[in-house]
Amino acid sequence: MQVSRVWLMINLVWGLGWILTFPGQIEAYLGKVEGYMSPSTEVLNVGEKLSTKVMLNTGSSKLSVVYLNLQIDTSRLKVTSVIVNRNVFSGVYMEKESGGVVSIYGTSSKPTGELPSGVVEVGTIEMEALEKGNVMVGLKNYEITGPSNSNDYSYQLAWQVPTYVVDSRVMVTPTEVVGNGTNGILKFRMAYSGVMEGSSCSNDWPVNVTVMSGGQSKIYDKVSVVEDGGENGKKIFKGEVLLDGFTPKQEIAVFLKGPKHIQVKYGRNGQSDFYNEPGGSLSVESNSATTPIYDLTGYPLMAGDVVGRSSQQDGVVDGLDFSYVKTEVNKRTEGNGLLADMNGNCKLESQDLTLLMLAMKDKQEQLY
Ligand SMILES: [Ca+2]
Ligand SMILES: [Ca+2]
Repeated sequence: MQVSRVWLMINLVWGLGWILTFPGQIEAYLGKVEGYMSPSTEVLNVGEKLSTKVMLNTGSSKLSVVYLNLQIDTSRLKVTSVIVNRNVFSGVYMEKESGGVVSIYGTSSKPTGELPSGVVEVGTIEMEALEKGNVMVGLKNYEITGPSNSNDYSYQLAWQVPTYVVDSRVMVTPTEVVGNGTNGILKFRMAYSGVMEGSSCSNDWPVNVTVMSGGQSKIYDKVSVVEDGGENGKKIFKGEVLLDGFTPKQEIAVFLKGPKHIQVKYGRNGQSDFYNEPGGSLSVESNSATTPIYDLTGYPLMAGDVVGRSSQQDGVVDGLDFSYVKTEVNKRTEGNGLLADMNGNCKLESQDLTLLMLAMKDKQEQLY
């Protein structure tokens, strides 16, 4: 009873806030921002915990209010905490999960020139895997506003739907996949940014492969890739995976993520740049001899994501990764299995830091 009264009060204040904030009817959206979660895909075992960040990329637009309601299937992924990033939003009015809806509501009261913009970390959602299945995090509703000369105005939000799979992790060790006559086989050739032929410390870098088509998705964790020659001195890898548990054969988008690399979306054969479209145009066949081999070598996976808040890869290349790699590189260590060795040549050197900085730059420039 007490709770519902408090809730009613919040709604009243909330409603009043709207009226004060929006004196006029908003007729059109005056800008566009992109929203996503990081990491945007992950495979979890039952009982495993996942820490995600809710991110906005506003380009040069300034943010003053962010209100988001995200829908999560909490029977599969239980939300254990929701925290608004107070470094960005001084006013925090909602950070909770209720009935499968995560609500985040924060405001910044800084002068217009100092309001947040660009890639903004809005908050952190901690989850725990309860039951097997795919969980997509949908956008229920939102209100995102920024300043203008007359009144505040609203942005339109393009939400990149993240997918998390609660499943047993699939370790795919054999590189020659045997078909089962039903499911498609995905074959691809790929490259890691900065990795040259003869770099022997890049031999054990499996990738996470996510396939999506229509409403279906599936993640294959730790798919081995093996050396498959070179091109212009660059080391090329090949990999293949039986798309067990995934029925679509066409209009597939493939996401690859390396052990120290940020995820890249591939939607077409021979792709040499960011795939700036929804969905994908790749197809697969169940016959290993005739299924296409996709050439993804023209857009190598960018290295740089080695640490996160919980000291693990967290889907973004940021200041945490930068300071870790910078410190390591200064030690000039040599050997196998060096986390900060971005080009896989068994040495820590300035080029490893350069590769990380390239990944940072590339990601900042992408709106998706
Ligand atoms: Ca990171
Ligand atoms: Ca190196």
